[in-house]
Order: sequence, then C-alpha cells, then structure tokens
Amino acid sequence: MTDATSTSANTPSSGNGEASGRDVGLVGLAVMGQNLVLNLAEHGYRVSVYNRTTETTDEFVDRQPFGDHIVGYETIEQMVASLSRPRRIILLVKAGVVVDKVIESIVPFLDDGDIVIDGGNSLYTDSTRRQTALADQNIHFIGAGVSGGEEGARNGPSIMPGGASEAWPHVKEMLQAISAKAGPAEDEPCCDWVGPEGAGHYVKMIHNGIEYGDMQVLAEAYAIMSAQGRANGEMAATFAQWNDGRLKSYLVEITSEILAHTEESGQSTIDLILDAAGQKGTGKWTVISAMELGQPMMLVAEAVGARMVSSFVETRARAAEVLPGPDASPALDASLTLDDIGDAIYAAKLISYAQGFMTLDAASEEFGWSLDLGSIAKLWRAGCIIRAVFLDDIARAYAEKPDLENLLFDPFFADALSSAIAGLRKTVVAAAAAGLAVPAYASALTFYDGFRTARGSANLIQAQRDYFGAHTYERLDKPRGEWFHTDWVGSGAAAVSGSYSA
Ligand code: NBP
Repeated sequence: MTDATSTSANTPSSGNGEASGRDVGLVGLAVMGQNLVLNLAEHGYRVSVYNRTTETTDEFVDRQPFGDHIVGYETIEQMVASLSRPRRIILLVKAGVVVDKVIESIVPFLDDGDIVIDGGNSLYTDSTRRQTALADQNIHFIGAGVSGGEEGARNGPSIMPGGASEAWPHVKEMLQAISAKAGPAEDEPCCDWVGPEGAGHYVKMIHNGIEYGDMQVLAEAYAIMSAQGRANGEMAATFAQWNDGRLKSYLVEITSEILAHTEESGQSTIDLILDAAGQKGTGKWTVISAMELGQPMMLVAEAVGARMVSSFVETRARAAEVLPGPDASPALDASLTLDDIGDAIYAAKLISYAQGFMTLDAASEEFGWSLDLGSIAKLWRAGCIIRAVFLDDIARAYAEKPDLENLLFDPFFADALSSAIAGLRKTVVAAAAAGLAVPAYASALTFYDGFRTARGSANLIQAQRDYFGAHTYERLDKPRGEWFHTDWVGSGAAAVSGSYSA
C-alpha cells in the first residue's frame, strides 16, 4: 500500500465529470444505497457507485437525474481508482457476512488513510472487530448507523457514526450535509461523532430497540380503542390530535395515516392486514445487550416478545378456542377515556426512553466510550423513525445535568410522569380486567412501581438463594459489603469472609 497524499474531498468538488478524483464511492445499490447516492448527488457530491449485480447499477445510473455526478463502475477496482484520496467508500449492503466479504474485496485496492464507512444495520461487536482489523492495515473504519429508511436516506437520515475518530474530519462535512436537520432554525445536523469502536452502531441498535417499544405502545392504544368499539376513522383522528401535542412524533403521525387509509372498495386497509409482526433482529440485539449490561430495558423486551407471540397465528387461533378470558361486560371499563390512553402512551414512552438511556449510560461505562447522552438525543430529533418532540426535552435534560443519574429524575420528566402515570395505571387495570394484552403498558407500570420502591421483596430472593445454594446475603443491621450465610435448617447466621457477587 502507498500513502494517501492528496487533500480531503470533504466538500463537494466542482464536478466536471472527469474519471478521477471523484468525491465518494458507494457499494450496494438496493433501496438504501440508491437513495443515499441521490441525496449525496443533490448536495453536489460526485459519487462513484458499484453494485454486485451490474444490471442494477446500469438501470440506476441510466434513470437518475444528476448526470455525471453519479457514475457507475463494473468492478470494485475501477470504482476505487476513480476516487480522490483519502478515499471515502460507503457500504450499504446486507448486514452480516456480506459486509466482511465486501470489505475483503475492497481492501486490496485501498491506500493508507483511506476510509470505509459501513452504513448498514451491522451488529456493533462486528463494527468493533472490523475497526480493529482495518486499523492494523492503516485503513480507517467508520460504523455509521443510518436511520430513516428509504425516505430518510433520500431526504436526510439521522446518522450515527463511530469508529476511527481520525477519519471524522474527512467525512464530517459530507455526512452532516446529507443528514436531517433539527432545531429551531432546522439547521442543526442530526449527525455527529458518537464514539470509538462500534459505538455508532450501538447507538443505532438502541434507537431501533426504542423504535420497537414505541410501535408496541401505539399498537396497544389501537387495541384498546378497537376494543372500545371505536371506528378506524375516529382512531385516525385521535392519533392526529395526539400528534399536535406532547406525543408529536413520526410514528404517531404515520399511525394516524395508516388508520385513515382505505382500499378502493372503501374498506380500511388496516383491517385486511394479518396481525403477525416481522422483525429483523435489532430489537432482540438491544434486549440481549441490555441484559448483558444488567439494565432492565423491559418495555423493549416486551415489544420483541409481543412480535413473537403475534407470529404464532395458528396457535393463537386454537388458544382462543380453549383458553377462557375474564367474563367482563362491558368489555372495557367504560370510564377509560382517550385522555387516559394518551397518558398511558406518554408515560410508557417516558419509561421506555429512561430504560434506553440507562442502557446507553451502562454501555458507555462498560466499553469506555464516553457517550454524550444529550448529543445522542439530538441525533434522534429528525430523520429517524423515533423522531419526536420530546427528544428536545431529553437533550435539554442532559445538557443541564450531564451526570443526570436517571432521566426520570429530571424535573421535567418527573413532573410529566407524575401527571401521566394515573392514566397508565387506569389503562393497565382496565385492560387486565378485560383480558386484553398490554405487555408494554403493564411492563412500564411495573418498572415504575418497582423503581420507586425503596424496600422491595428481593430480601426473600436472597434468602432463597442462600437456602438452596449458600449464595450469602447482606443484612440491614450490618454494613454493605459484609456477607452472611444462614444454616436455614439449623440455627443462626454466620458471617462469610470476603465478598461475593452473583
Ligand atoms: P439489503 O439489506 O437488502 O442488501 C442488498 C444489497 O446487498 C444489494 O446491493 C446486494 O447486491 C448487496 N449484496 C448482497 Br445481498 N450480497 C452481496 C455480496 N455477497 N457481495 C456484494 N453485495 C452483496 O439492502 P437495503 O435494504 O438497501 O439495506 C442496506 C443496509 O441498510 C442493510 O444493512 C440494512 O439493514 C440497512 N438499513 C435498511 C433500511 C431499510 O429501510 N431498508 C433502513 C435502515 C438501515 P445485489 O443487488 O447484487 O444483490
């Protein structure tokens, strides 16, 4: 490999269509890749594109409207050779082993200091591994979470880059230019450096986990309102109204539009859709990571579980015939209002985000990433699927108190939760009495009640563990850190030397 010598092509070049010195390369012309290329070209960047299947490249280049700002290449080698140095190459290929294969095929043509950006939904541990391996070859690797789907990629996604920080100055202007913008003047890019190793993909993973939670929270509101006998049009109007206030968010907005959508026949489209939710794995990854870090991200865990239960279509149909529910009449407490349900959505979301930020905080500590939680909240204000007005409040909470122990201790969130929690409680009680599953709401309420309980019931669990496994326990009448074992069938407690952790 030779040294990269020329200056950065961070700003768009004038673009005269020459075959060398192009600004950025992109591999992978499926839905995300094509839209991100159009976004780059619209911002003046000259993009060299490559796709494994050449016909896809040809079709795309032929119909795109940006002329020689977008040029297709038949081989990776030609694409790499077309770029100015340090070369910047974005990968938007299928996550997993494909990313490794593509990196392997590119590396032989790269020089010291070139930059590879993986913009797919890669697992953060893979990104950490890739960054380390490529650093050994003097290649800078950036794992960049990109959220917003097809529309975001085209018009401005939320971008969460992490990895080789030396590369950030070479890509900052470009990635911030194509990202969504937020803030009062809509000029603050939803793209900033997140941290080392796989930090960017970690933050994207937590974003996706929270997205699972938000979707479940809205689906439960839909289930309750349906059980109340409300028509889809009325529910659409309610979600639209909620979208004018504290619940304002992309997911509430599209939920309203979905519920209002009808077929040519006049029938609601939502009523024709099979109730079996798919998933690609980022919610599951979130829960696994939270568990590994000892963080109760339970609302997202329930959301992942609810999708699993939904997929048992035939089994649920059989269970519906043999497993009785409560004999409730009317089906739902008639005093449960739309305001109560709105409160349930809001309180559950507050708790879910608090759990998400607890996990981010723990990951930052565990991996030594120094994550800026307020900055992360800002990245999610626009462009991404969980964009919502209250991310401004989260950003403000961490800006005011960067060492905030828990989001729920911020005065704004504490007040907001205390005013909404009664609605959540009423909704959970009504749903449980009617035999309606509301796993996200119930989990949020249970977390809230457990979290605010100064003395709980884990003393019994410690006693049970000590009884069957001599796992020892701490005592209220002795200092923390002193451990005891009781001979439960004999007599008395004996101090155990040293510390013990389970
Ligand atoms: P896909 O995840 O469907 O991947 C398709 C692309 O990967 C095509 O360009 C395909 O080339 C290429 N590819 C495959 Br498959 N195997 C390959 C190989 N062995 N060598 C080279 N290229 C290979 O595309 P996508 O939906 O655009 O998503 C791209 C990334 O962005 C993924 O990581 C995804 O999880 C993430 N993401 C997607 C969305 C979304 O809304 N779709 C949102 C956010 C993030 P081919 O044309 O030759 O088959």
